[in-house]
Amino acid sequence: MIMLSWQTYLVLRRAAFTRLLSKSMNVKSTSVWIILSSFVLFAGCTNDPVALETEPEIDAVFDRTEAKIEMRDGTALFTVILTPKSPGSEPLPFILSRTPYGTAGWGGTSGMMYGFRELIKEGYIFVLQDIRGRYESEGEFIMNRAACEVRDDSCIDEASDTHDTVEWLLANVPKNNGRVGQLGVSYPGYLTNATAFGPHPAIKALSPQATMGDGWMGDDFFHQGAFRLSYGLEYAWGMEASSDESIPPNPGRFDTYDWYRSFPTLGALADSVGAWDWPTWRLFVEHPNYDEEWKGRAIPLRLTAAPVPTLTVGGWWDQEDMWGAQHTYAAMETNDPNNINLLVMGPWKHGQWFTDSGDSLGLPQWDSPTSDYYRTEIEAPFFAFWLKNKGTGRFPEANLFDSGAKVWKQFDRWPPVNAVKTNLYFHGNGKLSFDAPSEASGSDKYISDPAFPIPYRERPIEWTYDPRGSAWSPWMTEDQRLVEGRPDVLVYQTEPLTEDVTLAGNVVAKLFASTTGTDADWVVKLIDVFPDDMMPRPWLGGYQLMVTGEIMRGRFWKSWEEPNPIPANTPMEFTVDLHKQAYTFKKGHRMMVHVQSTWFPVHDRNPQTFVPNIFLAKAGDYQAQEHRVHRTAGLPSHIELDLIR
Ligand code: PG9
Repeated sequence: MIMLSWQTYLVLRRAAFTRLLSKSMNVKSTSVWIILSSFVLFAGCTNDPVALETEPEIDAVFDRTEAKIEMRDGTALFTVILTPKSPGSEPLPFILSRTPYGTAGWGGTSGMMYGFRELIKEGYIFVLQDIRGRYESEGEFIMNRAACEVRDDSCIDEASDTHDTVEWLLANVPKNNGRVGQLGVSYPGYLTNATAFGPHPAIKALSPQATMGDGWMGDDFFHQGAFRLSYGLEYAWGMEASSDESIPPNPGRFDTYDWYRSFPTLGALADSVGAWDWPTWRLFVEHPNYDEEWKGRAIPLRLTAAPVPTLTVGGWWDQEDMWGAQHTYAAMETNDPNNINLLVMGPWKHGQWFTDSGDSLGLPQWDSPTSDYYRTEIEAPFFAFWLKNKGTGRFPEANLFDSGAKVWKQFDRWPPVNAVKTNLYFHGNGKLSFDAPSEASGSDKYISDPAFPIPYRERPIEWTYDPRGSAWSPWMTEDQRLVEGRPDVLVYQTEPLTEDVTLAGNVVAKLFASTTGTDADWVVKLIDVFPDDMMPRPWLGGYQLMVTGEIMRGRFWKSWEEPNPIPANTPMEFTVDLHKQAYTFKKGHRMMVHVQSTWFPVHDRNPQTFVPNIFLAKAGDYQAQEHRVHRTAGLPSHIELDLIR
């Protein structure tokens, strides 16, 4: 057991050497450092003291028991039960968290308790469990196992395993109060979300956090049809390439931009790392379109109500599972007569509310500790009410941080009913305005060359979870001046705003565009351009903060299920969903839009010549093409915004 002092931790965190971190914490497995580094790397620029729940600290507070809990089919799941040494006189509820990343050792038990500081103070029995096929648990691991079609005694899925675990806990753990809350961040968030398919009656509250919602439509593996190359490959590599998880994926080059670009095709890349043998890579190759395989795993497609009080939590700049939180909440909101379906969105990267105070993300600052606020004022009271009858139980429907105004806002409906759909149009000379174009002709063009793709973040682009440090996690708030000025990026911007513009709801880009090829990707970013004078933070002068951005693979213009060639040289309407946001563009700032057709290597390159399956494309299919974005009265490219006036 290794004691890690706070000072040591700060030094390690500042240096962002996850390899040292994982060694000194005795983290033996690749996937544990996947999740640790996902949270910890560049966790913030401040030195605020976060709770470091080390093993000795946990030992001092809890009695730790291990159990192998048998599921209905006889499969035993390894479970750690932490019972407070001084539980008080009242029976306590359970807080359950399930994981594929391992519950043993520092990276397991204490890694999972990281961020539970307020809940520990409140007093619960904590239960941590390895899911099927991972670490100490028996059975087969299936990435994002789909929920059963029929819920009967023969159904085996994440919800049934949670159900059987709860049944056992109630019967076998002394002094419990018969109530269970479940939460988790990231894959554990997805597992919490999956419980909603068939919760045990003792489950009284769920909090899916940074949950994957739909791996094809908008989370880890694809976004609106565009493959997430670096994340998809490296995650599957870390989880499935070898039975020896102490060997992390090693792309061999420090700057993975160069490494990925050196492969002419996805097939050549797969050959070089042996990806054809990984189940998840095969899933990608065999299911490149939005078919039943993906829909079956897409939780929001199959849930239309929250079966128990549910607090869904997400980050506006979650670099992995941005889509899941927003769509989980929206799906469950379909039938919510008792207002038990709640949403929190903060100015965070993936899981940041668990790891640091949340007063900044990269360079942008929020002027208050948003994570601390969330854990203390929202999460802790939510569980205390539903599991212990403490408090009023009056929770806002949606607690959303407006990162432009730098305040938390409460909504009783999300999006609010008073939001008005307003279009922001593209014009000649790079202008952007709320006035529609009246011209009969006008367009802007660029050559998109797959041989020279646009880096999605500042180079060098380290491996996603590079043990030497990686700027992966905060990339979405990087200054977008990074690509402004490239000949293959179109830029449109307003004059400095004369009053605040408050966005609250949907952001959707409607592009009228054409290409000389037969396939194309469309990346659209909505950006807040800060004024030049940002004293006392001069380094933020003129900063281009991507408020929201997204990609859409053009071949899906007609249907997500079946790709179709784009008719060459023909203006078509492409819809790029940029999700929802609550953000105030302040007076004096400008609104800006970037349009481009590569975002590499977070997304693979579109060959720009239609082929049935891009995973099997040949080198000759990848061709530079001219793309054109139209801005006329008849073809008015624009961004549709829900604004509050
Ligand atoms: N983004 C990771 C993940 C979640 C669900 C499925 C696959 C990957 C994670 O952070 O756990």
